[in-house]
Amino acid sequence: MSNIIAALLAIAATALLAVLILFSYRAIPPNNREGVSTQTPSFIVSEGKMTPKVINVSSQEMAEIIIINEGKHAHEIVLERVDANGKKIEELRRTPIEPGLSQNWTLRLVPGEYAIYCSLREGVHVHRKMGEEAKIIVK
Ligand SMILES: [Cu+2]
Repeated sequence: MSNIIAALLAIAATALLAVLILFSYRAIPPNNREGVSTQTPSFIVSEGKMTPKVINVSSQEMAEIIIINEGKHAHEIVLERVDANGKKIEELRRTPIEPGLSQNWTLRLVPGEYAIYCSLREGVHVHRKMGEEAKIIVK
């Protein structure tokens, strides 16, 4: 008799465990791609230079934009959504990056054009005008 009870308890425990496992899996959506980027456009900035000049990105997935400062000085990098004339619509990000370091921005971009540039200026030397500028085209 006690064997039957032990067997029933074992079956109940197994069933409970199965239910717990099932619910713990359901708590984490299997396709939780919101925080995961599958596209990683990267830009390299240095004094008077940013490369590449244009990168295409899809609006369908998160993008992880990587900016690497390979220069000898700090640069302050700005990401802006711009209109067809390159005029600012909205500033999305702004971060100073020390020499030798990089910055990652993970975000989803709506279709359109974006300017990525350095906002620093030293007297008449406007970093953006000296070439620290690139474009992201989102479709
Ligand atoms: Cu700069």
